[in-house]
Amino acid sequence: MSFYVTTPIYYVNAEPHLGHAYTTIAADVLARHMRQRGEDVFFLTGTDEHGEPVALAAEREGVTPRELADRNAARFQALLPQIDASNDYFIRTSDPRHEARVQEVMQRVHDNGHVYKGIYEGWYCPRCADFKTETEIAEGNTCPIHKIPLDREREENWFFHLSRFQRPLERIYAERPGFVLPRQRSNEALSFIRSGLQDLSLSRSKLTWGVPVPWDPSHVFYVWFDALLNYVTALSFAREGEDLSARFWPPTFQLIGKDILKFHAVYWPALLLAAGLELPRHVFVHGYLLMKDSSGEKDKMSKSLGNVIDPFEVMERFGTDALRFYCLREVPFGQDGVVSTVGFESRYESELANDYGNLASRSLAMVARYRDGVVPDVEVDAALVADFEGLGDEVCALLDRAELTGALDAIWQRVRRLNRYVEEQAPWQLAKDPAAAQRLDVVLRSLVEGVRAVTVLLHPYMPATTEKLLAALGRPELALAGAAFGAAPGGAQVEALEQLFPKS
Ligand code: ME8
Repeated sequence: MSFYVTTPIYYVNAEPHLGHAYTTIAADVLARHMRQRGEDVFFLTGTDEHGEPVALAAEREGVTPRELADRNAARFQALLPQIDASNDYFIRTSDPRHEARVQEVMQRVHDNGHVYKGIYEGWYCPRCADFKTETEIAEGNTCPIHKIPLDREREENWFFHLSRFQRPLERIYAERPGFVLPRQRSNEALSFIRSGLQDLSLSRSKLTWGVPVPWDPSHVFYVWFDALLNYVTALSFAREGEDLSARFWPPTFQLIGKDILKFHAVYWPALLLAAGLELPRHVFVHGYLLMKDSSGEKDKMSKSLGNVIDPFEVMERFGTDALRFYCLREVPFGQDGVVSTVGFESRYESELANDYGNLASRSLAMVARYRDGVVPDVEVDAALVADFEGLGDEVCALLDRAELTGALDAIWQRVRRLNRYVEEQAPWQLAKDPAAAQRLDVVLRSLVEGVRAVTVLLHPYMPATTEKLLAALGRPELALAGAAFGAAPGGAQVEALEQLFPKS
């Protein structure tokens, strides 16, 4: 089966911060997990380079939008190998191939009769590139997200007939409860739709940094139309000489933060209906990574508020896998949660270094010491079989709903179970008693097999560490079919391993 996963494309008006890395890491976990299941995967990420957010930032910095886009797109691209993202393509919306495809799709929307000329009058946030409705405006006509004054706009624009899609959207929400996940976000989107949809500006005449409207080149497309369509256009040119659309459209999972819910849960499906394209199977909306300020107030980590964690710095100290693990472990995926350096340190020490790293190195060291590095070829301990029963299916079922923290927790419960098993069985005591040799065989074999089973499942979360550990266990296979406890035979030659998560 094909599995197409996307992240938002990030604005190039500033450098990436941990919030951007977060969504990309989450998408990467799903992509890697699905590859382990043998699915045909395409994972897309990229940068959103047009519109006011970028044009205004360039003006502030005294460079052209293209210069700013080139500089920051390179930074977003550089982040990917560092966070070990296995994306199949990186799209930039300033790519002429994207621009041409946007024009084609929008021409179809026009020809299908969903576009007309009108006057827009209302409030606009140039940082969000969002026409705000009355309920979305904070006190003093300010933007509730960016906390800046909104612009009062009046201009002649091309309009998208969004209001016509109110009933079709309501029907989609009724028929497909999993279209937007989690449930709470679906309810929010539906109540926005039910409150009445107004037609939406589709073009801007004041701006030149964008994709020209083919039927009226004095306008460029409103950046969100150009941006949303990246998910469609990329498939047509990501592979030289090949169009992947038939193979991967529609997307299986589109991951977004809750700041862009309206665009993806309302405008996006309406646009696809207007263009005659199939809708994504799931849009998953995650929460915000929050930072506490000195007075204990929580706020969204964001470049405009200036309270960001630099993912490059964190990775330098703790390593990439620790960052990936921390983000998905600390903040239940789908909800808001506070992240902090102190939190990193504590999870690193207690869970990565102690629960997991120590378990792995102890297990390997005992096989080396007591059995010359060869895993005893005996049956696994029945006492552990029941604890691992169904774990692979449970993880798959959770990840089929993008419940990344839930799946990680299910795996971690088994990591903890293995730690208890070592303490209960005390192999170092068994080793002193020649009559307990058979029992020691079973315990060592079960420990190593348990470590292997959790490690295969943890691979999408911590790719480099798990590969290293599986190699040391002499069982490098990643396929999920082989993850079940007891699936790998005994008899492997193991190697000693330095600490996976050294303490500083
Ligand atoms: O909105 N916590 O781009 P953007 C969690 N270009 N996630 C966060 C975050 C935080 N504190 N800060 C950012 C745009 N994100 C548009 C999208 S898509 C067709 C166009 C993540 O650079 C999260 O995924 O403002 C959020 O939705 C996205 O970055 C916004 O990135």
